[in-house]
Amino acid sequence: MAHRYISDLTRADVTPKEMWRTRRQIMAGAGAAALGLAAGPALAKLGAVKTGYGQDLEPNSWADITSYNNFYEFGTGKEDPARNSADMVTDFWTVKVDGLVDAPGDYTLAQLLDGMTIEERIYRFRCVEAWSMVVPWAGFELADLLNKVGVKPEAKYVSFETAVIPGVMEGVSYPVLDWPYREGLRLDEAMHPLTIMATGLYDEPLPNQNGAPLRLVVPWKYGFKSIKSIVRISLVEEMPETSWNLSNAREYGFFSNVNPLVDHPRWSQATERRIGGGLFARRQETLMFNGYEAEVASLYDGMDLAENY
Ligand SMILES: Nc1nc2c(c(=O)[nH]1)N[C@H]1C(S)=C(S)[C@@H](COP(=O)(O)O)O[C@H]1N2
Ligand SMILES: [Mo]
Repeated sequence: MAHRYISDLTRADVTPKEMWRTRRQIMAGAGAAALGLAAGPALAKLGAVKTGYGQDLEPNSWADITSYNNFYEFGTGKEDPARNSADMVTDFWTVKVDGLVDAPGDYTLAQLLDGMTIEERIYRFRCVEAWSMVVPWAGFELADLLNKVGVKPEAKYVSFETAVIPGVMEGVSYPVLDWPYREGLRLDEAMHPLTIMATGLYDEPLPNQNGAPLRLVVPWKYGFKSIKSIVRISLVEEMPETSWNLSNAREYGFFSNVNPLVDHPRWSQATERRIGGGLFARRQETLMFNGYEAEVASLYDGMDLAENY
């Protein structure tokens, strides 16, 4: 079974133990498939172009990244998304692009990906809950997609929505958040070269629990801005409503830039726990803009970052 990709497994196939396979085990399975030792489809490599991003960082394991998740549509526990998301079918995914664009429409994934360069981007990922990972994403720049559909001059923000699939996403039956999960960026943040739409990690298609088939990644912002399983992208004039801000505006601002100097009302943001570091690992210092200060600080020139949290 190890030759099959995790998101191809139906829930009936998946034992909790399989969800905890290490990447090395998965790769051993892939090797066996390549040698003809096992029947069935091989892993689907994306062939992401290598880049210089994050060459100095040590990525978390496949097991860490795919077993410790936040995806409230599938439950609020860290292990819920891996356990409960296998039935989400992403094969015939479409994304509605609307609002202030030249070419609005319902795009298939293939149409959206046409002409895009899939690159490997190894980024730090910092959750607002003060844990972090390093993830080798595969994806393309959101700017390329926005340029392809044509942004009208009046557009000032981009808003995103996640799929709502009752019966498959058990979490959407509960008013944990105001569904659909919604997020937004200012247009200059969306156009920044660090902002990507991820389609994979470790050069393999995104597992469902990580937001298949398409999710946003904004590495200098808290993880909740990186919205998963996107079905709608709208170009708008006004700052859009976002789910976490709607649920608690005092705790979750629109900008949510990683900032060790601005604490969450209920905990410090000065340090973080790196997942996979072991029980006794020392907490590490959180970096301004999650370590991307040189690239993004100028976006916020003249803004009070404590007020615009
Ligand atoms: N649709 C949706 N997107 C989401 C979330 C969610 O619950 N639903 N959780 C967010 C939070 S809080 C984090 S930290 C990241 C987690 O991404 P990961 O599971 O790939 O590490 O996804 C973000 N995107
Ligand atoms: Mo998060």
